[in-house]
Amino acid sequence: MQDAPVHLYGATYSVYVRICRMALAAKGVDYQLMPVDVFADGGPGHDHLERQPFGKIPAFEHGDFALFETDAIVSYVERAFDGPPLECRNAAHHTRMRQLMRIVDNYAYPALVWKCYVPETAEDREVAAESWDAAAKVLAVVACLMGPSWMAGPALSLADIYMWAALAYFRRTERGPELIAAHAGLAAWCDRMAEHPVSVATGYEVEM
Ligand SMILES: N[C@@H](CCC(=O)N[C@@H](CS)C(=O)NCC(=O)O)C(=O)O
Repeated sequence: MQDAPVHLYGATYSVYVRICRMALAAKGVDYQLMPVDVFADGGPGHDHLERQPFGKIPAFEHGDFALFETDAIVSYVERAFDGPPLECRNAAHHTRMRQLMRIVDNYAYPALVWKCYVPETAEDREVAAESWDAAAKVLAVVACLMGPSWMAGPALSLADIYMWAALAYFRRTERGPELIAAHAGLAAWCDRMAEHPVSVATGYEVEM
């Protein structure tokens, strides 16, 4: 089954597709990215709704096994393929990792990407002062919870992958560098993540 073809459906601009791409790259899995643009006029198309009934990206297939929801996809990638473990084993590290992943879903992705990065890159839209405040709060919480080198545990884990997919956009906003620099550990982690081969191999177009 390891050798069955792997297909990831989505677009390279997507934070959640990036998370899956980083997990696949970290494991050294060969896969084909099948382009789906959820923001295209008319939506992602009927065939994509059969893969992801809620119309989001990514969706994933390994042979005839199909999945959607990023958390399920990366959990499958961790278990189905060889390569370095992406989930911490130790109970405290593992649960910290899961906590940080959910912080990305529920707070970091909406605040850093949708409230700051997206309005700043869209014409005629300004970032509201309270959006920068919300982003600063997310960064402070993450800086407080993260470990000394990695987000959770002794090596790169899914927590780093989730966090980087959101922060790689935020650090390109006007106030992003200054707000990140307020937290020395987080700033150093960002510098390391920016150079990490898994980040470099999966960069957003704006990072090229
Ligand atoms: N819960 C989904 C979230 C995926 C998600 O929000 N994807 C975004 C792109 S990064 C999307 O498809 N947005 C389109 C929309 O909300 O209409 C997952 O974990 O896979």
